[in-house]
Amino acid sequence: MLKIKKLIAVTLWAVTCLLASQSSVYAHGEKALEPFIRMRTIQWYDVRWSQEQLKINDEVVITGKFHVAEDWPRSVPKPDATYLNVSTPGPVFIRTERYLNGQPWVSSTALKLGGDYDFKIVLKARLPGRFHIHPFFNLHDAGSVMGPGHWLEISGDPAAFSNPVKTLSGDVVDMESYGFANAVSWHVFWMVLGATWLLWWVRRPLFIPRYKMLQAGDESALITSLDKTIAKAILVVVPLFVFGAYAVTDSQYPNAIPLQAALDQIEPLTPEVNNGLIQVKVKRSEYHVPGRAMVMTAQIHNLSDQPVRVGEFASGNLRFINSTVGMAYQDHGDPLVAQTGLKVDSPEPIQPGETRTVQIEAADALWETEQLDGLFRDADSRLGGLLFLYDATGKRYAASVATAVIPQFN
Ligand SMILES: [Cu+2]
Repeated sequence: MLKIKKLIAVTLWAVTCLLASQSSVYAHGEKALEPFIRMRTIQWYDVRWSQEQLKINDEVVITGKFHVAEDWPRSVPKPDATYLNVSTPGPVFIRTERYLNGQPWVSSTALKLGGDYDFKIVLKARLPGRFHIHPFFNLHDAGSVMGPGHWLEISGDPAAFSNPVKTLSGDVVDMESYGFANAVSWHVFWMVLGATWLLWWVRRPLFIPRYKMLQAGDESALITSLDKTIAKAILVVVPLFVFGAYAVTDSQYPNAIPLQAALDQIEPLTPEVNNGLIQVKVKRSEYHVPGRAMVMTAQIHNLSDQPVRVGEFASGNLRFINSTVGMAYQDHGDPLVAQTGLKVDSPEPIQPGETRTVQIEAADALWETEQLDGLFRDADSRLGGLLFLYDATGKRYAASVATAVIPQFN
């Protein structure tokens, strides 16, 4: 008795703890994915939302870029079939348009390692509420890689939502209600048929009485001739009914095309990352556990005609900013941006033609809170990210860096 009481008490306590921690738990798995996948597969940058406050039927445009890491992890299948989607809690938006490198993008596509891509997604608000949404990549056989998230607020009456679509034959249909009655009646039809047939048998004595009759050699009484007649009728009528309905549908919609399953063929952009003008070679990377700092020793070779400075390091959706370098875009409200997180040991601009070895330190508690510091417990503890350099005119150069990481525990 005492044991049961104790068990109940422990269970209640566990449930209470779980509920108490709920307030801070709203993630959709963005922190759960192994750090080497978040840092070394799809490297997102310049992701922007056109607005944050929407009414039902309003559109929000997500634009952004991503670099497909050259140093793709060995254990992750290559991105031969990928699909860019948006993670939302349920059907709160509908996606009306999607583009990759300016091309309309309907199906999945293969991505090239080392390639840069530019995307645009148009969403239309469907249900009211406040939602954290992310662009994310579905990688075939590998899973999903989340892009940076953003809070969007939708207000208004959900009944006002409409989704008119013009079909190839010129009809305008509202996707919210189109075919709904038909889908419901087919579901009800099959459920009623199935349930009736089940009840037909369930209403009679079940397992044990039947087993007893079987043991007594009375099995011929178990299935009546009426049962057999009904079974034969179902066997004939149901396929006939299905074929009949198919023929009716086919004559009603003679010009139907199947769902498309081919891959879209889209080439990467002319490279912005690794365009050859700035060459970065990371010679050594150490992660300082107590200081939550990634220290990279990098050799930077400036082949451009302007002096450049290191302005940002981005990895796994975190952005470490060098606040001494003026930048075109900074999202001050973004919790994944360390506004003063990046320091370079020699701050003077790297002159055209110069090769300099610098120490770059990306330090912030974000390494820990976003659980990227689990990196050195992986069998594949390599760092991947994008280093952004700026010249005096504000022009940006990006370089993809990849290096093994050595942890420093004290
Ligand atoms: Cu989120």
